[in-house]
Amino acid sequence: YASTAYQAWLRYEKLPAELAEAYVQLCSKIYAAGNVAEDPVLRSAQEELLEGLQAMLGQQPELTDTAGDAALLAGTLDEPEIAGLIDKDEAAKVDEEGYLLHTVISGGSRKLVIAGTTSKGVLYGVFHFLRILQTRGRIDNLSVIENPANKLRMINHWDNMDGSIERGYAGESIFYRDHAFIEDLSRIRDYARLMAAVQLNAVVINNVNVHETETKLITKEFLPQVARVAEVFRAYGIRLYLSINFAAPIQAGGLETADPLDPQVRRWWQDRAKEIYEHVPDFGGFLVKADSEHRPGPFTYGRDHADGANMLAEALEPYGGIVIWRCFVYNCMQDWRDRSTDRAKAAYDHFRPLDGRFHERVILQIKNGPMDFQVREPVSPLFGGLTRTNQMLELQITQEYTGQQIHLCYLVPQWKEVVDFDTYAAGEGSTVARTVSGELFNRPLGGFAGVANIGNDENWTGHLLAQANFYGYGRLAWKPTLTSEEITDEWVRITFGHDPQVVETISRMLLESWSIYENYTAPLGVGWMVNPGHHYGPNVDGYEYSRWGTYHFADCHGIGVDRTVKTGTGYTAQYHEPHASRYESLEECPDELLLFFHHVPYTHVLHSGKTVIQHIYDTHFEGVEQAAELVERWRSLEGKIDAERYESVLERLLEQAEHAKEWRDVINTYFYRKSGIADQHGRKIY
Ligand code: GCW
Repeated sequence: YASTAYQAWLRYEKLPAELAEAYVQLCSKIYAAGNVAEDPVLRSAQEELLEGLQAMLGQQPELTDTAGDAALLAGTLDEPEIAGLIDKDEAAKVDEEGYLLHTVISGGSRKLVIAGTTSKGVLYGVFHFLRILQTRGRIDNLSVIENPANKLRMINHWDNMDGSIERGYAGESIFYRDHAFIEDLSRIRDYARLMAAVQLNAVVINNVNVHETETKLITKEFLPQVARVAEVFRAYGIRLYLSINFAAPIQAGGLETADPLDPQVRRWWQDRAKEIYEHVPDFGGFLVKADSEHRPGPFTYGRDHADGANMLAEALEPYGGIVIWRCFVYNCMQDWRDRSTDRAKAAYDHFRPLDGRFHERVILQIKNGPMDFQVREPVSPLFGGLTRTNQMLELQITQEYTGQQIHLCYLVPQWKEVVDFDTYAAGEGSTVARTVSGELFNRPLGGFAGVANIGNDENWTGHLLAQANFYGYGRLAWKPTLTSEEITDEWVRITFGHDPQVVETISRMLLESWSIYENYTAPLGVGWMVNPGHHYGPNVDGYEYSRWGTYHFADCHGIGVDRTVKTGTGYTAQYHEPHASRYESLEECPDELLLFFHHVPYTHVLHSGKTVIQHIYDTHFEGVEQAAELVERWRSLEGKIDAERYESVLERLLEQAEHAKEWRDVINTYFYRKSGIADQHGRKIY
């Protein structure tokens, strides 16, 4: 696996000689403070630093035992050789996981210091430093201090122990095969490096839908194996978590109930916790999908989510573990004829009444939107609905509804809209970013969770350009104030080099891809219209008469879901002002969300000046042209990108361009037949 695609953002391309020369003076002699031999995180930092520098500068840096001889010093801030070079006030600004990169003058010579409060900070500092070289920044006058915005920066794997991945589009699991752990952990180590490079610090290694074998991950049968994997991640500052089955006391413990208030059940979980921590002393905790899509939960026993989550939190508390409880709870057995139930309202309705009842060590994990990772949704109103509960934002890096890593759909711009969304929960400036970081309501815990898009494909993500989604997710979780453009530019340079045409072309392809995908798929925020089950490809009525609560209500007059208070489901009332009124109002509702909030005739005129039906036709014709242009834009880079990566991306773009036509024709034909209204431009509709 030495290929460029495999190395992803750790490929450390050799720098041109002039540049290497400029860097080499500060990089050739290194002093690594602290007990590197016994601290696995410091060891990872040192290895990475040496490997990265050697590869980029083309010469082996020298490690020296004498701090005074070194030009580059790395270590924790409490090491005397480091402390001596750094101003105390500056050092005090560095948090537990933070770091500083400072260029200082000492004894008449220039030195560069990479320092953290903890070893993890040193590791992150090293990765940041290497990133500066990868992006060809200057290092002779560095004065960087970085602290994470979020305590938890987590990846959720939906991997099953049979090796499959739920909603995985890049091969099989890197953790399991045939109901067992994969023996060789080297790929997991490479993955941990990729995670640490973007400063992610937590990983859940099994699917939230916990099946039979996985239920036993928290028992003796598998804990020794879990411990091996945890050790690999630990060396990169990443804590391991497990998804649990709420009915495990019955299914793995032989009890007759899983009632969270039953003393025997409570004892069973306490015993599990004790055993887990004997194997994994820094175990992170549990992720729980309960009473959701047929998963067991406290409802069976007449208890609520707080009873369930708190019971688990109390079991983990003595060891420092936490419980992450998902809010993806709704009625998945709805009758499509029932117009009073609105799935979008469910999370808020379930969890808002419980605000303040959760244990300090419970975090509620909330999907970005109220439905399910559609190409366009409003932001979940639950973020503005909780003030006395730890919260976490769940994003889907894997492209379940956004082209399944065959289509290019770079999601960072979408995520930016989410994190920047102002809930107004505590007046202006109450953004989702500040809510989930814990800052807004002074909560002890919080952060980001992203559903992984990686598998055992050689290039990790199937579509090579989908690596950018993983990279961007990590960067945003660390620093949500970064712009999409900054993240994109960084990733493209690191991945494809610095040729201006390459950087410009790929950056623009990425940044425009979400809107292109939206153009030829479900219009104006209405969502779905996919084939049931696997969710790939167009099927306008695929979910229209199903139990899942995901309807568009198109008929010969109009389309959309009336979620207003006045005439609809009343969902808009879950928002604070000014959103509640803005979404409620047909005049003020933003075009891109119109059909999420309102049922309108096809002739309704949008802010854009077009009717809804003409908008549908235009965007679908345009989306197909744009998808074809993506191919041409990529082709313009032939010869500037190694053949292997060039061909693999080209293949996917061609498939996307073809499949976009299928979307266009299915959607346009459907609405032409429903509405009977012709395209103003007389284009071909079937
Ligand atoms: O998006 C839906 C997916 C399910 C998933 C579920 C969830 C893991 O279609 O595959 O289950 O959401 O988030 O729990």
